[in-house]
Amino acid sequence: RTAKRLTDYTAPAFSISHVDLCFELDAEATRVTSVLQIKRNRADVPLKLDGQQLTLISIALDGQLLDTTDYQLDADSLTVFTVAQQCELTIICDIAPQHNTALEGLYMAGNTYCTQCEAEGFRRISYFPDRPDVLAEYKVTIKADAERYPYLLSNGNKVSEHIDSDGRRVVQWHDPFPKPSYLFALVAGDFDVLTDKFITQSGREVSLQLFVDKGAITKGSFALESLKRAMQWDEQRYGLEYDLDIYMVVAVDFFNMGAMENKGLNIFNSKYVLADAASATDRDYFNIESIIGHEYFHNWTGNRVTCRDWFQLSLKEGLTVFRDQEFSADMGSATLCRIDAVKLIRTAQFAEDASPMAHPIRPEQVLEMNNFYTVTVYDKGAEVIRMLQTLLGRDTFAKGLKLYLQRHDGQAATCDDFLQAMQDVAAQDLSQFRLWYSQSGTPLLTAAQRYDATRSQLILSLAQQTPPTADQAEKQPLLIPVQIELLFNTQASQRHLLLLNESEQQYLFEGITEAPVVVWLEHFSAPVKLAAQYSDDDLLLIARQATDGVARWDAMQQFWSRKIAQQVTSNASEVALPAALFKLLQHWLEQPGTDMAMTAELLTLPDFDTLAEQYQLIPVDKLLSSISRFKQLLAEQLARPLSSCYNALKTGPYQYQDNDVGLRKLRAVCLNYLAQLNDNQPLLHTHYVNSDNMTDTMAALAAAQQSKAAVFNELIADFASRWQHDALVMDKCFALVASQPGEQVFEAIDTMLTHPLFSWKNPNRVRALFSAFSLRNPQQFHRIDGKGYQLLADTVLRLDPLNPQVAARLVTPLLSWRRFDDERQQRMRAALQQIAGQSSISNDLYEKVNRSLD
Ligand code: DPP
Ligand code: ZN
Repeated sequence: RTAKRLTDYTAPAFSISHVDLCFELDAEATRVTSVLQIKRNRADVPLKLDGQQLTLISIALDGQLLDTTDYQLDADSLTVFTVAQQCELTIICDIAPQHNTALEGLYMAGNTYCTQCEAEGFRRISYFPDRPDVLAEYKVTIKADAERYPYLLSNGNKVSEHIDSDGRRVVQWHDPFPKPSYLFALVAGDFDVLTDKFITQSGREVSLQLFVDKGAITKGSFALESLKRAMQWDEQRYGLEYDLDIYMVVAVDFFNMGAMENKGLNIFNSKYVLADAASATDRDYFNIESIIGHEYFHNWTGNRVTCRDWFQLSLKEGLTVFRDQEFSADMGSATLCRIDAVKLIRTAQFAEDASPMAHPIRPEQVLEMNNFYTVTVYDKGAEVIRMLQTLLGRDTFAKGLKLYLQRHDGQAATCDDFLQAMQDVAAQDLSQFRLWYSQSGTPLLTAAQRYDATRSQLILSLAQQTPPTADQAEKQPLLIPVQIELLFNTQASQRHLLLLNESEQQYLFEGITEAPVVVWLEHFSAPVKLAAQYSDDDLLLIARQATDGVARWDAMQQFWSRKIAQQVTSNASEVALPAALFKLLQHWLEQPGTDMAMTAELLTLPDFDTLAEQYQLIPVDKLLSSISRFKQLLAEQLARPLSSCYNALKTGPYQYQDNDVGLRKLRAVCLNYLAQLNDNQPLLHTHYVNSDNMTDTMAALAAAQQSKAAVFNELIADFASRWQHDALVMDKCFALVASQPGEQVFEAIDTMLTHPLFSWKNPNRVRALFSAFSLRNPQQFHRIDGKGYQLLADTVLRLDPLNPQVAARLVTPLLSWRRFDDERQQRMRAALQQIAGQSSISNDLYEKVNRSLD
C-alpha cells in the first residue's frame, strides 16, 4: 500500500471540458453512460482514469468501440493507450447502489438514491480523472420509474423533464459552472418539499428547495430559515452572492459525515436538517444553523474556487469553518460559539497532535484521504485563518479574501495562493506565518511578568516551544498573535496585541503605575497551550473582571485544572478550595446576569478530555475521582443558591432564542449539581415530566445518568418507549445508554443492538452507540480490565467490511495507547494488534492502526 505525497504533485496530463452523464437507475444494476470531451496537455502519456468497483460494459473512442488490446483494466484504474490531442470517449459501466454499504459513490439511503463523491467517490460511479484539479461542465440525464421517483435531482439547472414510453421519468440537468468530480451529485426519491425564495443583493431571485422524508415537512423550516440567514450574511459580511437560480438541500438518513456542499444540490445527514421543539435540542438547532451555513459558504470557498489537490483540503475547510463560526457568532452568543470552538481544539485537536496521526493542517503524506477530514484540517485550520484575521485586521482580511476569490475564480488553488492574496493586500510579509501550514504540533507558550514600581515599567516575557510530533521531529518558532488584557485594581484595563515570532521575547510597557494581572491569550488568540504563573486570586479576578467572556471562562477552567492537578499529585490528602471561590460561584448563581449561557459555562468544571490533554501520561482514575470529588463538593456547599437559582429560572413555551437557550443551559447545570445530592431524586422526575422540549428532557436524563442509576433506568425506559419509532431521537437514547458510567453499560449496549431501529449499516446509529461509549464514557471505556477496548476493537472489525470510513473514525481513541499506564497500554495495544492481524482490512483502518503500532 503506497501513500501519496504533496511533493509528488504534477498537473493533470489530460483535461476534460465537458461531461455528459446518463443514469438508468436500478438498485442492482444502474447503467452509467459517460461521454467525456478530452484534451491532451502532455505528449507521450496514456490516458489513465480512476475507477473502482465498476463493471465495464464498453468503451468507444470517437465513436469507435475499443477492444481489450486498446486498454488495460485493473482494480483501481482504466488506461487507454492511444489517445489523440482531442477526443471524445464514451464509457458504459454498471454499478450496484444497493450493495454499496461504504456510502461512497452512488448508494441507497433507504429508498432514496444518493451520492457522496468527496473525496474520491466519483471513481465508484464512472471511470474519470477523479482529482479536484480537473474541472468540467456537466450535463446529466437521470431515468427512473416515474411513480416511485417523482424527484430526480442533480447539480445546476433543470433543463427538461418528461415520461418516456417505458413509463420512466427522464430528467436532464445542466450545471454551467465547471466543477471537479467531487462536487457531482445525484438524488432520486420521493420527498416532502419545502420551498421558498431568496432575492440576492443584485436583485436576482433564487428558488430554495428543501427535500425531506415524507411526513417530516414541519421539521424542515428551521433549516430553510437558516439558509436564508446564511445567504444574507455572506452578502453583508463579504459581498458574496449566490450564483445559480436554484439551491437545493436534501436530507438523507444514511450519511458518513455531516453534509456535502455539491454545487446547487447539498446533501445533508438528516440529523443536521430536521428539528422541532419536541425532538431536537438547543444544540441540534445550533448545529443545523451552523452546518447549513457551512455548506452554503462553500459555494464560494470550495466550489467557485476549489482545491488543487487533497493536501490543500484546509484551503476550503479551515476557511469555511472560520466563516461558519463567524456566522454563528453573529446569529447568537459570540462568546458561547468561541467557547465551543476552544473546547474542541483543547480536546480532540490537541489529542490528535499528540497522537500517531499528528499532521499539519496541510498534510504531506496520505494513504487514504478519508482519514484526513480531521479536526486538525478543519478546526485548527479555522484557528489559523482566525489568527490571520487578527494579524491583518478584519477589513484587510476581508479584502484579501475578495482578492483571492477574484484571482482564482473557476480555478483549483493552493493554500499558498490564498496566503499570497492576503500578503498582497496587507503588504505584510507572511513567510513565517506560512509555517502554520506545514508544521504540526501544539506550541507551548510560557508567559511571565515583572513589574518595576520605581520605573513604572512592566516587562512581559513570552517563550514558545513546540514538542516533537509523530510526523516531525524538528520544530521552528511560529508567528503567534498573543492578545492580552492588563487588569488593574482600579478596574481600569488595557488591551494589547503582542506578536511573538522568536523562541523568546520581551515586551516593555512604560507608565504603568501598579502591577496588573495579565490576561494572556485573550479570546484564545492562538491554538496553543499556555503556562502562566497565576495565583488562585489572579484567576478569580480574571473570571470576575476580564472584558472578554472567553477569558473569564478560561480563567475558571485554569483554576480547576490547577486544583485537579494538585489533587492528582497529592497522595490521598484532599486539596482545599478557597472561600473566595464559593463566594464568587454563589454570586453568579444569585445574579446570573443577561448572558446566562455564559454563566452556565463559568459554573462548569472542565471535562475529562480537556484535563487529559494536560498530561503526557494520562492519570485516568485520579482525574475521574478528582472531577467527581469537586463536583460533589460544589453541590454540597452551594446546595442552597443552586436550588434558588434553579427555581427562579422559568421560560414560556419552547423557543429557540438566545435568552431561553441560556436559561435552559443554566438550569441544566444547576440540575446536574443538585442531582448529586441524595434528597433530589424527585427533582429529576419533575424536570423530566414537566419538560415540553427535548433540551429539558435531555437535561434530566443526563443529570440522572451521572448520579442516580435507578432514576436513570426508569426515565430512559420511558424515553425509549416514547420515541421508539423516531430514529434521530433514538440516537440520543443510544448515546445516553452507551455513556452511562456504570458497568451495566455492556449489557445495555447489547440490548440496544437488538432494537428494531439499530442497523450496522447506518453511521448515525453506530456512532450514537459506539462513539458515545468510546468518547464520552471514560469510566467504562478505560476500564483497567480492557473490556472497553475489546468492545471497540470488535465493533471496528465488524464495521470495516461494511463501511471503512466510519470504522476508521471509530478506532481513533485506541491509537493513543502510549499515553496510558502500562496495564492499559498493553490492553489497548492488544486490541489494535487484533485489528492489524486481520488479513483484509481497509486502507482507512490500515493507515491509522499501522501508524499507531509502528
Ligand atoms: N466537504 C464536506 C464538508 O465539510 C465534507 N463532507 O462540508
Ligand atoms: Zn466543509
